[in-house]
Amino acid sequence: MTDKPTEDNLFARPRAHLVDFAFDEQVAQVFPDMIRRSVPGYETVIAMLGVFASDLVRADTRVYDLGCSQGAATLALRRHIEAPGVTLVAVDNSAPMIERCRANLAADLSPTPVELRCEDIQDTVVERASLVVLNYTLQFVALEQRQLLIARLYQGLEPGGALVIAEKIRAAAAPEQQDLVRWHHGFKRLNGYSGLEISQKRQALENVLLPEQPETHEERLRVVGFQQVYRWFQCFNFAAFIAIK
Ligand code: GEK
Repeated sequence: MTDKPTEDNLFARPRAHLVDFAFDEQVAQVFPDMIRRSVPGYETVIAMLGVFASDLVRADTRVYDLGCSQGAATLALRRHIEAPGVTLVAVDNSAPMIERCRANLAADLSPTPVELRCEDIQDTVVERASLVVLNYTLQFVALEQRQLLIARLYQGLEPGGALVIAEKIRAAAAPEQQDLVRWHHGFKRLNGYSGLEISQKRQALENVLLPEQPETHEERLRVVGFQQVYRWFQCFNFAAFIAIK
């Protein structure tokens, strides 16, 4: 990922009919720029995945990056896995994302092999895992399917294995939620997005990206059986959790 990313101006002009956001060719083209300018803390979270990879990945296990997009998290994990005999599995159901991920992985020389799969993460069999990552992906899974998915990931983890989840969240209390959203929009404005871009993107994501309260995530992780659940990062309305089996 050495070339300057193509600038995201997908929502810069007024759109008569806003369709729901999709991870298509147009979005894939601008995605690295879009995610860095839209998600406060994204780069920090990516970098910290390297810490978890070197600390928690065990020999002869599997590591999963579910919703890998163009491989930013996959690469951070791969570059810091020290244990031998590990296979990384990177999954996304968007073909334009997977194409670019394949090219980014090919340009990286770290030794851990990566299996790249274009499939729905709901169909991914998870087994013998020491680390599973859902980096801003669970938010796109239907609310009623989340518990089953998290329970399945728990089952696929080895004892001591960990699930890392980064997500857009919403606060329980209305005043806090309003403040967090306003500051998030301030962050986007600082990064050069106009008011029109911010509001059109917001509408396009409304039915697609469904944020939950951090307490809902933490409770779900405990209910499926995780022993330790920590919120290790938050910046405005974006948070990251780790749950250890
Ligand atoms: C990163 N983790 O750069 N099955 C497979 N893939 C899915 C599904 C699904 N059911 N739903 C959504 N996706 C990345 C960033 S982006 C986050 C993740 C964002 C994929 C979708 O195609 C997209 O590539 C990714 O999840 C979400 O660290 O755009 O806010």
